[in-house]
Amino acid sequence: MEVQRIAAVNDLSGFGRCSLTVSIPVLSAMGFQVCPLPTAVLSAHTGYPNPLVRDFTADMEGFLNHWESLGLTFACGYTGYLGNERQADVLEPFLRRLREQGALRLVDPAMADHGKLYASCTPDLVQAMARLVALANVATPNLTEACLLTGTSYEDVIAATDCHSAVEKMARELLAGGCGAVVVTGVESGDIIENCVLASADAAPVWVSGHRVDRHFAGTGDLFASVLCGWLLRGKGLEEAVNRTVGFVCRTTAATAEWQENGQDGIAFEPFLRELN
Ligand code: PXL
Repeated sequence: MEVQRIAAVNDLSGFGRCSLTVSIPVLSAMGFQVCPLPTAVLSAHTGYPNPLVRDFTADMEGFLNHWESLGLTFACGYTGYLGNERQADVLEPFLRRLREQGALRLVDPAMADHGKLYASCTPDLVQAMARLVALANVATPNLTEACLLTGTSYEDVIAATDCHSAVEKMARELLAGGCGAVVVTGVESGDIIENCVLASADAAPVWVSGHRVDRHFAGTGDLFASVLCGWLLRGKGLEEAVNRTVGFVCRTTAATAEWQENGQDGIAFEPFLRELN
C-alpha cells in the first residue's frame, strides 16, 4: 500500500495546539505522511503574551528545493499561517507546480478571527494570502478572513439580519478570483455555528451547521482544515467531507469545554483521533 504524502506549510508552535501540532497528528491518524515546511517556529501561538518567534522565510525556498532534488511528489499541499507576505512569493510557484501535477491544494488563510487580524499579521499579508487562495482548489477562510480577502466590512456582515447572502457573495468572489471551491467557516447564529460550502461557480451554496460551544478555542480553524484535508484526500466529496469535519470539530470542542479551563490551550482532540481512522 502506498501512503500518500502531504506538504504541510504552517508554523510550528510548541504550545497551544494549532497549525502543525494539529495537522501532523490528525493527518497521520488519517493515514497520510505529513511533511512539514515550517513558516515560523514559536514557543507558543500568538494568543499567549510574549511568545518567542523565529521567522523561517529565509530557509523556505531551500527546503522546497531540497525536496525537489529528492524527487518528492505530493498528493496535496496544505498551507496555513504565514510569518510574512514574502513567504507567499515562495509558495506561489510551489502551488503552481502542485496544480500542474494535479495535486490537491488546500489553502487555509489563517490570519484573523472575530473581526481582527492576529497580532503578527499585517494588511500586506492579506494581499499575499489572497494570491495563494487564488491557486487553491479548496480554501477555508473563517468569516473574518473571507471579509478581509474580499474587502467586505465584517461589522456589516454580522449586523445583517440575514448574513447568508453576504457570505455567499464573498464565497463567489473568491471563486471568481480563481479558487476552485470555498468553505467559509464559523458563521455564528445563536446556538449553532454554520459553514458555507460553495463547491463551484455554478453550484448553490450548502450550509452545514453544528452545535456551537460558547467559548473560544485556539486552533479551531487548523483542526477544521486538517480534518477536511484528510477526508478530501480519502475521496469524499466536498459536502460529505465538510459534514464529517463539522461533526468532529463540534464533538471535540464540546468535550474540551467540559474539562479544559483555558481556550488558548486549544482543542483536546487527542483522545478522539481514533475516530478518524
Ligand atoms: O490558529 C491560528 C494561528 C496559527 N499560528 C499562529 C497563531 C495563530 C492564532 O493566533 O498565533 C502562530
